[in-house]
Amino acid sequence: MHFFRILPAVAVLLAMPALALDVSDGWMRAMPPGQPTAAAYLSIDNPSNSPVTLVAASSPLAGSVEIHESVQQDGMWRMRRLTELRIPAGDSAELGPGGIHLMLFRMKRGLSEGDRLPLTLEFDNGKTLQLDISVRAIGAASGHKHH
Ligand SMILES: [Cu+2]
Repeated sequence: MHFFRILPAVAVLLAMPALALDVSDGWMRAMPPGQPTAAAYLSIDNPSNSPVTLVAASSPLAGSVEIHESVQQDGMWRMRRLTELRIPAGDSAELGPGGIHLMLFRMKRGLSEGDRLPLTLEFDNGKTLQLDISVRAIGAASGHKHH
């Protein structure tokens, strides 16, 4: 049975390079105290040769965090919850206003411009990423591009 006993170790080694992810441009708008919800934006690059799926997110400052998508329906903007966000190999996911975003519920306090929001992203391979996203002015528009 020696052959089978080495399999778990091999699986761990194969899974490790799968989190070659590059998360950048994380931001959200400042929020006045008493506002219970907010949206956070970021881009996730997956330069690896296997797909990666974002399955959960959390923040110590929010009661819960969901992956949302804004969709226009009969002239009205609505948000629907996504159970996961798949990032194909060699592709990227751009989260931004009017599209996919992370919805923060039951915020424990307001955030001002210049604050940072700690955020944890959880992926289907069991890996997690800890980020600190920046808080911009209340009226801040879409994320900037450096390319
Ligand atoms: Cu939302």
